[in-house]
Amino acid sequence: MKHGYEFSQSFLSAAETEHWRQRVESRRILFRQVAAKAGMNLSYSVMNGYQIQDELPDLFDLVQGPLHEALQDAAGEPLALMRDRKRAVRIQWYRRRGEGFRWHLDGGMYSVLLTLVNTNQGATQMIPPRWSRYLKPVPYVLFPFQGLLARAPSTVIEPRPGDLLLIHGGAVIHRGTNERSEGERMVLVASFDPIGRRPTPVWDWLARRLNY
Ligand SMILES: O=C(O)CCC(=O)C(=O)O
Ligand SMILES: [Fe+2]
Repeated sequence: MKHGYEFSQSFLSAAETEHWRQRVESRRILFRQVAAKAGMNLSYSVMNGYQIQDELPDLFDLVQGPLHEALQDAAGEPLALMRDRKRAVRIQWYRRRGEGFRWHLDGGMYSVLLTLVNTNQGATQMIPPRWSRYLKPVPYVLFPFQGLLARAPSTVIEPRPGDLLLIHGGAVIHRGTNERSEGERMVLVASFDPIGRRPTPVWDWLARRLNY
């Protein structure tokens, strides 16, 4: 992953994407709203990894099969789902302008983002590895630097349904934005680590406090 990410357009066909969107819609009652906390994160709705494993096992298989394989190819090393199964796989649903993710690094080293819906001009914005490197030791402590980071050089990917973004999210600072008040964006996200990566207990604890 030379620039810290790979973008695979039409990874799924329109029909396949629509199939998965409908599967997720059938369980929409499971989504929970995550509140914004003290400027540290933005609001969004989420279905967590336990729920996906129990209620959408076929979607969980898509993660463990084709998505895992695509990410592993791009990373060039063997990967396994992040240890924390509640956060390892999730579906994020952004339904209002301003929902999304502030600049951050992921708890898992690599992630896949499969877009199921994007009618609000939602995008993932990434700061190239050579810049991100300087801020690497402060994963969840980036929130005071949001204004500064917004001025760093960045790449914006505005995916369409069926597109797959593979990201070295533990090394590349990124955020999720949703520009329009009309429309919505729904993404399936799964995070993986190189096999044998040492546990990061402090980071995991912080992530659980800040997320859901
Ligand atoms: O929604 C996005 O574009 C980014 C989401 C993200 O970075 C995350 O879930 O860690
Ligand atoms: Fe992320």
